[in-house]
Amino acid sequence: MIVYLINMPFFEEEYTTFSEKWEYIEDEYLGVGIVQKILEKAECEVIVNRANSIKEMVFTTHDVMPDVVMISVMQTSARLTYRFVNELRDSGWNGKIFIGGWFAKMAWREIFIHEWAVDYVCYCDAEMVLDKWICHPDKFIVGIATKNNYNLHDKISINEIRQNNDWPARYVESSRTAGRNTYCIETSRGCPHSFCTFCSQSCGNIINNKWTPLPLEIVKGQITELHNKYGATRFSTTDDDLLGPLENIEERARKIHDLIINLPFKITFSSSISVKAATNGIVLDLLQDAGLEQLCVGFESADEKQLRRYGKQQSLEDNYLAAREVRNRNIPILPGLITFDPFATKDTVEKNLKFLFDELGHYDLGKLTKKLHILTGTPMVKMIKDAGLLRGDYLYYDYEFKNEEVLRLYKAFTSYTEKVKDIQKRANYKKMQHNKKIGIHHRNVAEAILIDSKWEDIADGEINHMIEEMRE
Ligand code: B12
Ligand code: SF4
Repeated sequence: MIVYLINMPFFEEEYTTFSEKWEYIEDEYLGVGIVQKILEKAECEVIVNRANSIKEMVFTTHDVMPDVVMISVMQTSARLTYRFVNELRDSGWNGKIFIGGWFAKMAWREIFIHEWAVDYVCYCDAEMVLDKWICHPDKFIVGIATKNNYNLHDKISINEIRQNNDWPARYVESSRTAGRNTYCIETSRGCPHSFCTFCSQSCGNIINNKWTPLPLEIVKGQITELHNKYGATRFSTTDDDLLGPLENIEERARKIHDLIINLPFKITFSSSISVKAATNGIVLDLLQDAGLEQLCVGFESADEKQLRRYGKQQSLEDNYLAAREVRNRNIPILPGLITFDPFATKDTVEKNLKFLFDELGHYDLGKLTKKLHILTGTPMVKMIKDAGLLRGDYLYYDYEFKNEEVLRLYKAFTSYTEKVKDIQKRANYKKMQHNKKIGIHHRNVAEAILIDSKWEDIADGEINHMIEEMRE
């Protein structure tokens, strides 16, 4: 079987070029690499997409004449995928099209209801079903819906997948390419908290018990292989939560620590843990001692009501305590913090930015305009719809702000970001992305915007200072 395998999106997102996040976490998609490995093991010929426009992809499809075009789709690339599928069909290509990935997991019913011209949609992890499909593409397979049978997939099929899930027994290592600064690794799947109202994990999670660890021997194997093959010494774990359920976080942290410090080479890594785990000093010490170079923590808000609306499991006090513990250890932090959501008020925006600046000493420009993404299939959709604020459609929902003052703030922050982002990019290029002297100017402008003073003049002044500091 010849497969043309496409990972959408293939376009560069603007924020990737000015947000400090991207210094460490590179765009490396393990999921689509796993699909590639499964196909190759089954002796399919896989042509991995290198094109970066719809036109070129349509052309490549006609050129390679695959048996099937397989596309991995996230919410942010859903509309683009829809366009690609239509243009591919309009071009006269009538081979099979197969969609998977998080958008497929969350929106497979919508895909068929809206009559996408696709043949298969996989709503679970490929390890569970792809082998079966390769051998019997015409059979009813729980986990893969088709135009003709999607109505027959229901809660019972989803439960069946949950029960039959035997990851990590079916663990497949992702296909890799040479030359990265950082390599992603998996040490677990799923999220042990899984209640957040904006997250796919809270409802699209098919995995048993919501969080499944990978045996550490396999983790060690991944690290060693990537080191031996590519000289990798920097890693980024793709886990939603590196440590899993709270009862075992110290034990898991200790095991990960021991694994890493006993490697015959030194590595550093970036990982996500929960806020509650980040309040635990023992855990932080273990991770830092093992080489933790960046910690991602989903604080999400410094406002009690907003935290509850997001369904977060931690309290406001946990947020403050975790921030203190992390800061006391000088661990570089990548905080999850949602500045704008449909129900934000001037007060919540102010509190969140104050938390970011004062408690975390963090001044990343991207945070000023950080807006909640509304993911199809999550409880947030209904909440916003009920309030009459939902716009867009299942391909990409947007929303209006309930509060007018928030709209003013959002526009002002966006306008400042546009004004300053080339300078921030230059700073990043000079490796000054974490430089607080640069960041403090963003804070000064943000504070001016919050009090509605003549922020444009202040911004000009701050930008000049930034330029001077970069010359020093
Ligand atoms: C690490 C990560 C990132 C990293 C790297 C991305 C990556 N590696 O995929 C970075 C930081 C770049 C990132 C960015 C973003 N991310 Co992200 N990210 C994740 C995270 C935590 C892990 C991804 C991962 O490696 N999973 C493990 C692999 C093995 O699973 P997988 O990718 O889903 O692939 C499996 C299946 O989906 C399926 N499959 C996938 N493709 C295909 C194709 C076919 C044909 C088939 C049959 C099967 C199949 O089989 C695969 C193997 O099991 C996930 C949550 C999660 N646990 O999945 C969120 C997640 C994927 N991200 C999400 C989001 C929203 C984003 C951002 C938009 C965030 C933002 N606000 O900016 C950006 C978008 C970036 C972009 N360019 O589009 C959402 C996607 C939601 C959705 N419904 O689509 C998730 C699910 C988290 C959430 N909050 O719900 N992300
Ligand atoms: S936002 Fe994080 S903690 Fe919440 S359900 Fe998603 S992965 Fe889990």
